Amino acid sequence: MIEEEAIVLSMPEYLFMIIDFEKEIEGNDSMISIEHKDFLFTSVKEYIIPAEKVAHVQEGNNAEHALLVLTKTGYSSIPVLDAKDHLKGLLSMRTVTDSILGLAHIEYERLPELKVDEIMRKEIDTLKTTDTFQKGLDYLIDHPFICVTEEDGTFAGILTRRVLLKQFKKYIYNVQ
Ligand code: 2BA
Repeated sequence: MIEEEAIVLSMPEYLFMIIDFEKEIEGNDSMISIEHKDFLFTSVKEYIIPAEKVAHVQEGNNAEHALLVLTKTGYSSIPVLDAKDHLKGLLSMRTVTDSILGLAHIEYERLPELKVDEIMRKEIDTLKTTDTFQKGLDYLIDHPFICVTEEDGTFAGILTRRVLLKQFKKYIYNVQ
């Protein structure tokens, strides 16, 4: 039996090792070489979770209702729609709690009077249903999901990191 000698690294050595590893990954564009990249150019429409399955709130709802939806569904951020199903913004648990943060305590009593459209994030990135998978991939590196709309701004659904990774995994296993 070969006895392996334990490698004991000091904390700075360990950190440098991690930093080197991250640099290696970032600098190496050819780590995964996929010959046929056609799937990158398919439209996101094929991969979205459709609007009817996405938990959302209406812009006229109050913050109390929004908090209820966020808590019940377990999602950290959800889309805000108007009465005609147009995408208006995003609402997260953090936005809601920030909006009722007083100087000394959280002012829960303000929840019923605050409207979702007063506190939601309005400047949001979106994709069109005709945009490519590749465009979604670029975005989902830094975000857990992106909202997808039809040409007229009607909410079509969301493209999530989970669906994208599953698709990517399927593709990699099939080409190897
Ligand atoms: P998060 O809520 O931060 O969730 C991060 C990941 O945790 C999700 O990744 C999923 O893998 C898991 N997760 C969280 N809550 C879940 C639940 N209730 N049921 C099943 N899995 C759950 P993704 O699936 O890639 O979703 C990324 C983000 O997209 C989520 O971030 C959420 O903000 C949004 N999202 C996903 N599905 C949604 C839906 N049906 N309705 C509304 N928002 C959704």
